[in-house]
Amino acid sequence: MTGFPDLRADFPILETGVHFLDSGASSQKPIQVLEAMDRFARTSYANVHRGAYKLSVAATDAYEAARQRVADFLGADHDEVVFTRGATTSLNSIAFGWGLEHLRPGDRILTTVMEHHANLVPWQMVAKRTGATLDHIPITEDGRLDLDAFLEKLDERVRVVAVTGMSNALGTIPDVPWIAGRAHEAGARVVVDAAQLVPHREVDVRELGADFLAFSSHKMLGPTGIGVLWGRMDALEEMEPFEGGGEMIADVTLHNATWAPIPHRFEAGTPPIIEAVGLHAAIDYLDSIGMDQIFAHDQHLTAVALERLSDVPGVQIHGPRDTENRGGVISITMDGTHAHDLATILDEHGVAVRAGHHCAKPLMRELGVAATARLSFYVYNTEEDIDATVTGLRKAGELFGVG
Ligand code: C6P
Repeated sequence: MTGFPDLRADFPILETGVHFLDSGASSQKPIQVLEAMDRFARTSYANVHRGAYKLSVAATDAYEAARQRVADFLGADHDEVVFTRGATTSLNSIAFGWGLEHLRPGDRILTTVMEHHANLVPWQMVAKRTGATLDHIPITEDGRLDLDAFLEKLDERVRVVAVTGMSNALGTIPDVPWIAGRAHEAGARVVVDAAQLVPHREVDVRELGADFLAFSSHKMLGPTGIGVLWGRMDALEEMEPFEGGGEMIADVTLHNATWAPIPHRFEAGTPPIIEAVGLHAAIDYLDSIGMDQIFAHDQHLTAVALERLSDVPGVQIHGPRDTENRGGVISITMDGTHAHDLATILDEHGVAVRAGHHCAKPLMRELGVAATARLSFYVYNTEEDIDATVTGLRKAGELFGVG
C-alpha cells in the first residue's frame, strides 16, 4: 500500500458497508464538514451583507472567510472567487455573461468531444444566439485530446477554448497549461471545467493559465448547492452578470441598475451561506491530507484497478490504460452486457458505481457505446473496493455467459 491514511472512520455513511465508487457524481461528506455546518447553523447563522447586527456580521465574516479559503486553495485573489450554485451555473454564467457579450457572427468556439454537457450545451446555446460557430477537438484512440488536431483548428477567429480539466467519463487530464498557452497566442479566452480536477489534484490557477475555471463543492467532500466560478480579474471585468436581483447592484432606478463591485455583482440573491462554511471545512480537510497525497492515492487505486480489471473476461476499458495524466475515473463495458445491468449486479455485491452516458453523450457516440459503467475513486476508497468490484464483475460475466 501507499501509506495513505485510513480515513473511513471520518465518513459515517461508510458504516453501511457500501463500496462507494461514485465520487465522480458526488462525494461523501466527512464529520468535520457536517459538524462545521451544524455548528455554524446553531450559533452564527443569519443572512450576509445585509444586517448591522452582530449575528449578520459574524455570518458575513464566515462567508467571506470561505471565499478567502477558496482563493488560497487555488492561488487566486479573494475578489476573483464567485460563489455559484455549482459548476453548471458557473459555466452558464461564463457562456452567457461573457459569451453573449463578446461573440459575433464568424467567431469560433472551440471545445472538445469529451466535454460534460455542462461545458458544451451552454456554448451551443450561446453560439445559436450570437452567430458564432462551434468546433470540437477530437480524441485519440486511447482517449486523450488530439493536440495536433487542436493546433490545426486553432486560428485567430477562435475566441474561446472551453476544455475539461479532467474528463468525468475517461479520467483523462488534458495538458491545460499547454493548451491555454497556444489559445492565448491565438487571442482566445480559456475556460476550464475543473469539476473533476479541483477535488483531486492541486490546482494553481496562475500555473494552469486559464481565464475562467468552474467547479462544485459536492464533489470535493463539501455540500451540494455551492460551487465556484473563478475568473482572472480582467476576464471577470469583461463579463456581464448572468442573473439580476438583490445584492448585486450599486444603485437601482425604475429603469436602470448599476452593478456592485466584483465578485458581488455575480452573486444575485441570498447566497449559499451554510454551504460556504461547509466548503471551507472541506478544503481544510483536503489540505490536511495534502492534495499531492490525494492525487497519488487516486493514481495508485487507478493503477491497481486497471490491472485487475484487464484480467476480467469480457471487460473493455475506455480511456487511457496507464496512469499518465489521468485521474481516478475508469469507464468500462462488458461484451454483450448493458452497463445498467452491470451496475445492478455490482450493487448486489455492495458496490455503488454509476452507469449511463455520464452527461457526455457526444463522447459515448465517439466511443461507439450507449453507456458505460464508471468507477470513480476518492480519499476513502481502498483496494478492497476494487476487489469487491472485480468479484461482482466476474459474477456478472458468469451470469451473462461472457468469456
Ligand atoms: N458530473 C458525474 O457523474 P454539477 O452538476 O453542476 O455539480 O457539475 C456538472 C459537471 C460539470 N463538469 C464535469 C466534468 C462534471 O463531471 C460535472 C458533474 C457528474 O460525472 C454528474 S453528471
